[in-house]
Amino acid sequence: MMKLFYSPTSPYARKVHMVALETGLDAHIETVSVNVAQEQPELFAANPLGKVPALVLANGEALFDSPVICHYLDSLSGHTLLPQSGWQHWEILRWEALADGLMDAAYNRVMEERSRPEHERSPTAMTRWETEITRTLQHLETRLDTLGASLTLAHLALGAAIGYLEFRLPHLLHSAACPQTQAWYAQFRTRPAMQATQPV
Ligand SMILES: N[C@@H](CCC(=O)N[C@@H](CS)C(=O)NCC(=O)O)C(=O)O
Repeated sequence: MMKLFYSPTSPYARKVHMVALETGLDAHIETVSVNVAQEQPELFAANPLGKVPALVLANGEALFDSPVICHYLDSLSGHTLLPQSGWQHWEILRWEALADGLMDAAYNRVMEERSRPEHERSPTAMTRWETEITRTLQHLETRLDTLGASLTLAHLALGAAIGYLEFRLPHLLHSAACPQTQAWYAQFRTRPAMQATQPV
């Protein structure tokens, strides 16, 4: 049995959880919810960075961060979500990087507000992250038609990233001029793996 340290609101952990559900590997993973704002010796032993997700394998080895865990689970599933050859491989990794970057910008923007007293917040940094998020949504809008219909790691990473915007920064998601992205997400969010991993 593997052990996944996660937090129910982490978009990175949600992406990993969705990969586990979509590949059927969730049956081999015990999930352990942790509060990353507190000392977590078991998590720190698995990941000295103190971040979730971290996956402890049956042999005691631990993997992080979320792309590494997703690629590992994909390899266990026989590469059902990330083909190992051809341009599609690189295209999916680029989508994953875009989605992870969107999560980074959104997470930083959210934490600036949630984890700092008002006098320590940087309006400059917050504006910069918001601009990054809006620019990325606009880029997504022009490239969404290249995503393809059959499920890959790209779809799951994007679903988790946009899901985090919906959860924490809905005004940014809804004010950006990205109708196709919003329509894609409205459909994608009905997937059982999305429904089962909704942040709370
Ligand atoms: N690049 C990492 C980012 C993980 C990350 O930032 N996780 C957040 C939760 S959403 C966390 O654990 N933060 C606690 C901390 O930084 O101390 C990944 O893809 O797994």
